[in-house]
Amino acid sequence: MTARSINAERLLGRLHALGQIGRDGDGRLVRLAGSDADKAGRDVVVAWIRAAGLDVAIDRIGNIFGIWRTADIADEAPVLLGSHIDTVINAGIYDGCYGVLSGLEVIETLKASGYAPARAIAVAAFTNEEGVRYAPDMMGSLVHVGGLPVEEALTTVGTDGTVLGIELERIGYAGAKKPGFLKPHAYIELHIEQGPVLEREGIPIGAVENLQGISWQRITVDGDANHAGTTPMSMRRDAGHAAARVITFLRDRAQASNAPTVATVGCMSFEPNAINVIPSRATFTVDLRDPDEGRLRAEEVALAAYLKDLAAAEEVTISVERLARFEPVTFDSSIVELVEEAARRRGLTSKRMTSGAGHDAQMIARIAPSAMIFVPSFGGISHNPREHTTDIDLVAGANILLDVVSHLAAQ
Ligand code: HGY
Ligand code: MN
Ligand code: MN
Ligand code: MN
Repeated sequence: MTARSINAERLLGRLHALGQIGRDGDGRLVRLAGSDADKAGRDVVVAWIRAAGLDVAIDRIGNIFGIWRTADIADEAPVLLGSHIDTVINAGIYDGCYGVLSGLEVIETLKASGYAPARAIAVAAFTNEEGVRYAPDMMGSLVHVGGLPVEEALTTVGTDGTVLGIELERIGYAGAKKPGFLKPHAYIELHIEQGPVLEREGIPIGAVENLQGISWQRITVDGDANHAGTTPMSMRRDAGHAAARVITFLRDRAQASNAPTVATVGCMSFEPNAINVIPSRATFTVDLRDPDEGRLRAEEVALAAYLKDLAAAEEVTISVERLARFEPVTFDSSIVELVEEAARRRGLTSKRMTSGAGHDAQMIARIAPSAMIFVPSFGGISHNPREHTTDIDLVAGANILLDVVSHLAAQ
């Protein structure tokens, strides 16, 4: 016996309540990993997990788990749901939070319905999925699967010079549990698409079958500071100009190719950053992604070759630091089929998709059969306060999650 529907009002109410937590002085939603705002969000979600009667476990990297174990559970390998509640800067309220709160909602609904699982069911809120303050992204789930030693992760220095481990201690989320203590039987993550496909095609459910590879680098260009007024153009070692050429190179190359490669320079800073001084240093980030590992590697090689030629042409020195590198991931086809079947049974259309964004599922797929469910994003907008998904689509996605979990936890 299982429940037919989640409690829409409770889920939507929590999404909007959590969406108000961690707003800065300008009203922007900013809950960066390890910050006071992150703590405020974590405290509320842990309170909801406890109120649902689940066991709460927090590991050393601050991953939060809410676990439903009924007394006669035979197998400790739970069905794991989850996502993240940390955000980017000036974020929307759905990215990550929708998956964590829907996971909790599904467990609460099943508990109340008298459903008797054959195994534990757990929901996770993974630390630092966004990687905005501390790289790499998906850090908490990467540590969970053994892809990054927890000691190394805890010593990560952030963009603001803080240290992740010290911040987690400070906000009270440096837990005692050994990372990886929970070995999932299966993992399913519900997430907004953050892209335009489902909305454009009028399809409410995405059955995500793979996720593209990600390459993050930080590039530093060193030239010479000099007077903006007296230095002839031919005598400049202009770090700013060299950096600008890299942005144009990446965009032109990605746009010219008919491959789905995407390239983004999201952060840039100049030194000394003065209107009348030729920049002596430019520091910026490069985010490259492609569903095909061979093409992604070729893009990295092409960029390295371009930087070498550019350094000679502009008489600057260029250094590169790797911040993150994740290969494309293929999800478990039997769980993808469960998503499609659940949609069919509810009279919903679904579409098999590749995820353009990184997600914790990308890491958990290394240790357990995993898949994702997408719901449409208004205008394909995300990492932006205009991020939006209709209540109907949000509830439909959570009900698909309910159906898939009911099936997975019955085995
Ligand atoms: O970058 C990403 O795709 C993820 O949101 N961290
Ligand atoms: Mn996300
Ligand atoms: Mn995100
Ligand atoms: Mn993500």
